[in-house]
Amino acid sequence: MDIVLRAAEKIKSMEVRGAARIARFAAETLRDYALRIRWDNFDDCMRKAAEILLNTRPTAVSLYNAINYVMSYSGESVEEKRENLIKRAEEFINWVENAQKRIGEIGEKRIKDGYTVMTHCNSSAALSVIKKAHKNGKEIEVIATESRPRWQGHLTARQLRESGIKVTLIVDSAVRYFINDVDCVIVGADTIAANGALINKIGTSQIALAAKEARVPFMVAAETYKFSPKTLFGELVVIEERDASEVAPKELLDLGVTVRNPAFDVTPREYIDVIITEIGAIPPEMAYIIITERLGYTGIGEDEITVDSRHFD
Ligand code: RUB
Repeated sequence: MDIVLRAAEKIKSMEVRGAARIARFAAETLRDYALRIRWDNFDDCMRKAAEILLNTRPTAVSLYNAINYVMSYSGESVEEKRENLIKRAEEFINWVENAQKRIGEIGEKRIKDGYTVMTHCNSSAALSVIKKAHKNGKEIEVIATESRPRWQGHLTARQLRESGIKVTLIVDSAVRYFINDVDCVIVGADTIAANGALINKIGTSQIALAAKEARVPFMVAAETYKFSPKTLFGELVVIEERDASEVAPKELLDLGVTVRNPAFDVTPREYIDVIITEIGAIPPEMAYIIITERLGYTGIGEDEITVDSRHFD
């Protein structure tokens, strides 16, 4: 179980972070753990491991979808089960890789030569779009927010520079100041609810508000495993609140200052122009269809949401 506990710690501490990476890492961990189980109680061991991984960070539904996908294994004997679980984990990992590439290809069409693009936090899906546009010869610039308190914007700025893309780093509160210099905004997603709302890094909804006011298109890059079956029946997405020490020094905390540190916020669908998924660019209103028809969640009216065992490439 060590391998699972270590992986869980890496997700909690954000050594492994970002919705896509977390999901992929969970699938890899379940696969690697399955290879080590030498006892008959394969199902119990796997269930326990899945539970530990699921309880690391609450907001990104990609983690839930990854675990659910891998854990829908079947088989009679332990060997059959193991084999099927490993196959499903590999399928999920391929899904992550292929989806990101496809999103880049589909999304880059929305970015024109000469565009200045604003992004927030550090989203591999959003960066895939930006990098693909650059690779296709478009001269673009990016304005990247710092994304306090964990500074994921620094990762974004570094990754863009390493790809040869011009990037300007701004503080989060300067978004409205710069929004009129921007041709479009593109961000990633931790979760997309059945009603089309986007849950992403704290501050995303403020950017969407500024973009709407300035009539700047607001785009989301999201693989279909970021859509939340749990929200089909109105379940609210849990917003992770992280430790106060990420925001304030001890001296302030010792004075009794209360700190709130939500890591994510909710952008209503009215603020979103388009969601770029690996199966096409869709309006946020199509989220329900993605969950039921693409992800195959069919449990309407049942206590438990069930997933059929369709496979993805
Ligand atoms: C990361 C974050 C990213 C999404 C999408 O938050 O909000 O925008 O996860 O990223 P944290 P990706 O750093 O707290 O995990 O497109 O890579 O899945």
